[in-house]
Amino acid sequence: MEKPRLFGADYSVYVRSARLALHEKGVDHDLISVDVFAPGGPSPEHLVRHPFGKIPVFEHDGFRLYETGAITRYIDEAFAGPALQPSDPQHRARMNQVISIADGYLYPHLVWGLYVELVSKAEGGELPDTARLERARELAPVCLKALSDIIGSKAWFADDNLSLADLHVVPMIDYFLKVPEGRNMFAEHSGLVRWWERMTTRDSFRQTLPTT
Ligand SMILES: N[C@@H](CCC(=O)N[C@@H](CS)C(=O)NCC(=O)O)C(=O)O
Repeated sequence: MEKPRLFGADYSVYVRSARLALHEKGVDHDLISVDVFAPGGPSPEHLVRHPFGKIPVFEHDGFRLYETGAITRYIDEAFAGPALQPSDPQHRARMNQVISIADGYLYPHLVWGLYVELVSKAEGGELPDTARLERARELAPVCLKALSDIIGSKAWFADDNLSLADLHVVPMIDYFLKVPEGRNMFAEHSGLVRWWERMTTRDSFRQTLPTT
């Protein structure tokens, strides 16, 4: 049987969530490099795989899938290894809620609004978009409080065990913590700080660190 293939780049938070799930399940796979931010945009070949030109795309046994939430749930259900989704309906709903919070609020405000505006753009000698930055500064504390309220004194977001919720959130927080003001905001939430320490000691976290 062919190894599953993940198309994408290791700097992408969404690709990293899928890779984290593969690592946590112990699934051997190939990461096929696709850079959607290269000049000229996604290649026609990639647009066949993903009509919206994004990463990741996953392939397994002739089955092709895009959208990270679908990919990580599929990885959990199609492969052996520790369950990454709680079976209790309330814990599972909490996991799904956290994944939606990551997509709807963390990605636009913590990753794009703060990391990209303040760190990536500065590295490229670009000035931030002040309106976007201001909005992100307003919403970042809301994002952190929401996560902090959900995790409370638990070890993980959804349950007593690591779940896909943790794997969707962690790559976004990793970029957010590269922003000095992000680190200060994060430090105010002791539950999140303890969760971060727990996450960063996992092999999957270290094996999926972006190389660029
Ligand atoms: N809803 C998509 C989002 C994927 C996504 O936005 N990926 C980013 C990289 S982290 C991307 O491909 N961006 C390219 C672009 O927006 O042009 C998913 O869940 O997979």
